[in-house]
Amino acid sequence: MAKMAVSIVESGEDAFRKIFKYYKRRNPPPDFSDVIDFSRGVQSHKIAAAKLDPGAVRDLEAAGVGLKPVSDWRAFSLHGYPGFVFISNPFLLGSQPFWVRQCLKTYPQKPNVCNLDMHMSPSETQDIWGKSLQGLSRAPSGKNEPKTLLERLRWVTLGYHYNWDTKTYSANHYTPFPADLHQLSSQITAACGFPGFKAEAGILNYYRSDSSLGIHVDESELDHSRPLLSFSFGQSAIFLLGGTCRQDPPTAMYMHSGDVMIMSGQSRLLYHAVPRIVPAPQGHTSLDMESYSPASSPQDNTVVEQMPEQDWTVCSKYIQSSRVNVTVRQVLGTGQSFPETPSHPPSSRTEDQTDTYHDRPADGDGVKRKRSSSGDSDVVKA
Ligand SMILES: O=C(O)CCC(=O)C(=O)O
Ligand SMILES: [Mn+2]
Repeated sequence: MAKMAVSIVESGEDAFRKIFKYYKRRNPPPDFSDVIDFSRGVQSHKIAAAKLDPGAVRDLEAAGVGLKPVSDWRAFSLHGYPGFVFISNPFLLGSQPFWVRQCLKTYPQKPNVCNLDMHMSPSETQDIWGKSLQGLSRAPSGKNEPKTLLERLRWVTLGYHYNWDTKTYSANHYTPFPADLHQLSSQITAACGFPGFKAEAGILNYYRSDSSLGIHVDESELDHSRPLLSFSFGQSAIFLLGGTCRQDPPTAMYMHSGDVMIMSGQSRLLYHAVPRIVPAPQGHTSLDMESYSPASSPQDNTVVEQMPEQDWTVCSKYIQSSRVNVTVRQVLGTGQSFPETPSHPPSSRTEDQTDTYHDRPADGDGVKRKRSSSGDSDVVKA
């Protein structure tokens, strides 16, 4: 816990909110010196090397999704947070661009759901990438150009689509979860001691340099014994990990591009938030594609592949000022199913009936934030 931040908290108050506001503050800027940076290794007594199971994933399988051999991963645990694992960028050099492109070009495509669907027709949001290309490759004119759809993208949901209103998933709003992201997630969870993980729901959050994500707990999944995974790409974030109540002061840590977090066991239901996006430090933007070559003996399960240079030009420009976070969740336990919901008639929802979905509610953390009907406001978690 940041000494600086903890000293401003008085007993009995909402310590999380106070520290959230501290790190969000622009003027004067906060003191970042106590923010844990796992990329520096075990730099404090609060951090220990986490034990992984290198036998759970074959090196070739790992390479197929762009990961280093598990034996080369730098994984950490945090004192006081059992079940929390932080893996400092386990991606092979040059493989992140593939995942960034999936987040910007592939996953926002139908049938996945995004914030723009809340106030635009399916045909208008059909080709977010294609419709944004011209605007994104244009040189700045100095004029106030309208934002491209990609620049207005705030969230995408995959698999069981999260309903921000009811804070639930349901059997009748499901589209197939991307196979490549399932493969990536199941390898990481297997290495962390959770074989058989099923990636059933995903939330992608797109952050600009001034975005934040409110204080919340991810408890809508029906089986909390399964881990929750989080991937970060692009600019860095300050991530706050708290306790089971708002009075528990959170621990601040950096999430850099390529970093992966696993929240499981007692850490699965902890309060957390992203108060601030910070520029990626030198050395953490290793998103260059030159050194990437697909697995030397390509296998059927190789998902990471080279991409056209034009795609990378757009992606790299986007992430120079933005961060993308992907969380992957297993919603149902083995043999579990959704409870009956008599108030919602089954299978009546179609893509043009998205009115029960809207931009994230603004009451997530009690911190006031600007809202706009266009969905261009802060990333806000329910
Ligand atoms: O952006 C992050 O690092 C956190 C995202 C998150 O907590 C969520 O989507 O539930
Ligand atoms: Mn969360």
